[in-house]
Amino acid sequence: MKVYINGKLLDEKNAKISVFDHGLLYGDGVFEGIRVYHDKVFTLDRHIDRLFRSARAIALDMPMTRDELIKAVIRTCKANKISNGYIRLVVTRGVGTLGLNPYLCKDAQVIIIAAGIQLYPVELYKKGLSIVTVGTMRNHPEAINPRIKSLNYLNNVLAKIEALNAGAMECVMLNPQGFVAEASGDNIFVVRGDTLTTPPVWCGALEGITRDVVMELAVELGYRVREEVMTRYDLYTADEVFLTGTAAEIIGVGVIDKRSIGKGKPGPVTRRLAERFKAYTRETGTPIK
Ligand code: PXG
Repeated sequence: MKVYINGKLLDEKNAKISVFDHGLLYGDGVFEGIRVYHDKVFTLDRHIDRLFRSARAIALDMPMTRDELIKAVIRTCKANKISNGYIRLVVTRGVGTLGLNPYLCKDAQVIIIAAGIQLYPVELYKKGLSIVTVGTMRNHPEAINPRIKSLNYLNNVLAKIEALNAGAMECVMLNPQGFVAEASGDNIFVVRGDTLTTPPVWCGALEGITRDVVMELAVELGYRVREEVMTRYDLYTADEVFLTGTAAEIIGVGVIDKRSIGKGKPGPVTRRLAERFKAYTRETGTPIK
């Protein structure tokens, strides 16, 4: 595998970052997870936009322009002959001192890894996920704003630990007010009749790109789509619940906190959206070739 670091494509074993990098020392950096489908990079512009917003939010000066970054992503895919896969784009603050001061970090590091992706097991897309609400809440927006896709994912990792320890592969995270925010690495949607509802980002959700695409496709398919404050009542009483994310795509949830949701397996709306989403991954994207 060839890994891109600051303009160079390096063999995996030579792709190294300093132990003094603030990305490692403090989780000081931002990232994106991007999919490649059928020789095209899916929603690349939206990911680059979000990366630049995350960088701006943490006062990190991006060392490359948008166009340079897009070219670097394509170049990395080409070098690894990726037709279908997953790209991890990481920008760290770079090498600094052992102190916190980010202004002493001069060279932000750009890393691009193009590899495969481990989805949930295929059966789970038919059966539906079983998830639990965890005690670890989403960060307060004036702590680390959940809209920032930062390298500091400890909040999410702690939630994931709780889920896994409870025998679940994903979780529902609430915000500090007790409203539903999202899963540890996915956004959450509720279906009731012909209406899809997802928490607004101010409730502690990442502005998921799959979330955005699903909302757009759902409107095209004639569903009503709302962003509304949600409590667990809305989950437990839903016809269907599903999660969205770059890695997971669209996955139905059958059980939350040991309670069956709807019929206890992915419902017709989830299936229809998943089908439409799959078709959309063929129709759109930035060509690699
Ligand atoms: N919420 C959070 C907190 C995320 O990290 C999503 C929602 C979905 O956003 P997109 O733009 O991908 O539709 C994410 C995405 C994992 C994993 O292992 C997930 C993500 C990043 C890294 C790893 O599940 N996140």
